[in-house]
Amino acid sequence: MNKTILITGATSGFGKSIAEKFAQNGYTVCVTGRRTDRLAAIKSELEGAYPCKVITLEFDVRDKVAVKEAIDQLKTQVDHIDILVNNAGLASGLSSIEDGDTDDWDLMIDTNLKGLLYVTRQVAPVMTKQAYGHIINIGSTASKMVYKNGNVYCATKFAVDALNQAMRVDLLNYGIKVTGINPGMAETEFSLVRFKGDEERAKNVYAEINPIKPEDIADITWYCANLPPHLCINDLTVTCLTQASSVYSIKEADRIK
Ligand code: NDP
Ligand code: 8X3
Repeated sequence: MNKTILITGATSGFGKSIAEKFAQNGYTVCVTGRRTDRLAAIKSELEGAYPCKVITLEFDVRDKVAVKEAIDQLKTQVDHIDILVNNAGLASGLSSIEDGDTDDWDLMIDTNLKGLLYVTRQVAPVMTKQAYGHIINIGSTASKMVYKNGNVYCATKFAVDALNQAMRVDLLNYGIKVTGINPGMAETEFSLVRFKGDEERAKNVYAEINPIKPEDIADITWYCANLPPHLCINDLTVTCLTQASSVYSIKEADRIK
């Protein structure tokens, strides 16, 4: 039976690479995001290159009506969903708590926490009905340890960690796997979004650390999704070799070789 993966936030970064990895391996890949032009380009690129079917769904994870409509539409196109990757997310700003922009806080909480919940609420019943499935939640090293000025972003990712544990408990009876993948610093559009389009500042974050690449997270996701049926990686934290935690990292050039 052809397998189906649904990936939120697949228009760039981790989500886009995960889509490519699973498309290469013959999955039906459902890619989602707000940028319609990118979704169309990804569909044409992946279907041109690999023996796969790509379904595009344009919606904002913060809009619970749109989320329900999109997943209802998906259900008319596929009769099962094997994997959900809850990946859509962002940081907005990097300010100390007394200076934070409350619009940034709303944006992060609505996207990273409530958006993940809205999507899960629509997909989990499909999986419980099937009595199989795998939910992969993209957390962060920021799910495990806070860092200066990361306050609300870290809080949303701590919440993802809590939900990862909670989903595993709630869905245990149905044989549904739940995996949290918690990456450290990775060069995607993440910092460009966090710093609101400041390319120089975004590039500097990764300039000297030899960061994680989106393809690395795609490979790790593939590994987690392909364990024997009786095994589930519950929680996986991965950093580049120059990063030890949310607060300790060194320059690649300073690594003793
Ligand atoms: P990118 O900015 O490259 O990708 C983010 C994706 O999320 C885009 O496809 C974007 O699509 C989507 N997205 C954002 N907001 C919404 C929304 N409201 N509705 C629907 N889709 C949305 O960043 P990454 O690939 O780095 O980020 C992916 C996940 O990984 C995030 O959850 C992030 O917190 C997490 N992460 C990132 C790390 C890093 O260092 N890069 C490290 C650890 C975790 P569109 O704009 O088209 O809607
Ligand atoms: C993204 C990685 O260190 O910027 O979650 O929080 S970090």
